[in-house]
Amino acid sequence: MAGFTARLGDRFEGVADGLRARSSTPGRRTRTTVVLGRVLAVLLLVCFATGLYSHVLQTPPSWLTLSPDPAWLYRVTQGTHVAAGIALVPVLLGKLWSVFPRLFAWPPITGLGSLLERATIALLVATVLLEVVLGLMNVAQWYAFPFSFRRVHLALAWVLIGATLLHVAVKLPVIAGFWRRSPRRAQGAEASPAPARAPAATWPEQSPPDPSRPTAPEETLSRRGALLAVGAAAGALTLATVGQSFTPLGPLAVLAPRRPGIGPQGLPVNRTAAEAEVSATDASADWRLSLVGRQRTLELSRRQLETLPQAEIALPIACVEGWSQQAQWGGVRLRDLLRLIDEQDGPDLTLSSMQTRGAFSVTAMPGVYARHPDTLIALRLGGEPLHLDHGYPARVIAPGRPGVMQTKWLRRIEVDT
Ligand SMILES: Nc1nc2c(c(=O)[nH]1)N[C@H]1C(S)=C(S)[C@@H](COP(=O)(O)O)O[C@H]1N2
Ligand SMILES: [Mo]
Repeated sequence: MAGFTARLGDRFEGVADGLRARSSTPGRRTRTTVVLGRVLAVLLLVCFATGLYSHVLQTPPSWLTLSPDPAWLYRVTQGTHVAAGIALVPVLLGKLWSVFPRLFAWPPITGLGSLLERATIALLVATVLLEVVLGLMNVAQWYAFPFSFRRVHLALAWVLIGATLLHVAVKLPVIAGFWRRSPRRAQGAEASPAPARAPAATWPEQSPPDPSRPTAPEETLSRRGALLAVGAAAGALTLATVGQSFTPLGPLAVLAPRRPGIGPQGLPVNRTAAEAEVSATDASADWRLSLVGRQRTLELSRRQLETLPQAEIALPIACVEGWSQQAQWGGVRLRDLLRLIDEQDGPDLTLSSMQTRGAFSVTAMPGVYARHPDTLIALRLGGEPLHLDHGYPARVIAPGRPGVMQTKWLRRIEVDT
């Protein structure tokens, strides 16, 4: 058995040596890894902060009331979330590439330090890959996963932040080694057998500096080449998608699933009436909007809604999946409707759709949105009656809310008791 393991070890070492030899291009230097690591850390933090904001907007804790204003804020934070998540794909791949040979170091574990390092890296790589793939699947509307995307994406985000902190802690000696040197000295140090390198910076599996390696200018060039390639890929991906939320670049957004201006009434649709199993008969003349208050209830037809005082307001749809667009909505202010059932103080509400299945059919609306003067029960989009796919006969549109809460095909507005 011991002989077999030894042979297996020799075998593996041979393969690993081969891989290392073929992949020991100068771009794969610790400095490349550190630079990409910093960029990755910034992008991950941006995703984490904007993601938490999106989560809190969708599930506000009782002790926290977020303002609906400015109405464009969620467009910016969620557009940034998705853009940063897309841009980090090449950075992540570049960083994995830069450390790839070390994954084949033999023996894989040389002591407690390396065990800890390997374990945190395994956790980190697994979570970051899963998190990014899930996010991209969601952006592409490929809901192949059998679980709640939001809950799993959030849970993984916490694991990811924890694993990143652990990883940084374990790698602190290496990182500190690079911070202690000025950039100019760092370049020199990499060319020579690096006496300035902090002792702790050399992990057992990092091969010691090889004096036969190419000279400094070439090394700098290929490191620059590696970073340039990653930067170019990130830039290209960003340009080809960011127009989904940043309208001026809309025409470039060839890789985005939704593009501004494309859809019925010039606005993309996230889920059509057919997909939501809402039919034109549901939205026929028999349709009534039920208003259920604490004292009174009321049923209003679309015609009756049209005879109430109307408002025209420009508000964005900002989808959690990254696309967003400003649009002109017309309809009745929600707070005016609530006054009709003697609800003056802008209470918390539950909104229900004619759509019966799925998580989007019922939405909780906190009082801050219910009493906001810009919150509409929209009947029109761009001056025309709502298209069925945009929620005809009536939908809600409120400032600063994730698109998923802008319930279409409304049927009931109920004051929470
Ligand atoms: N009833 C219902 N309302 C809904 C949805 C849905 O699937 N069902 N999708 C939501 C999502 S995710 C978004 S982004 C917006 C998009 O509105 P639009 O399709 O009119 O552009 O509607 C929201 N309202
Ligand atoms: Mo959405």
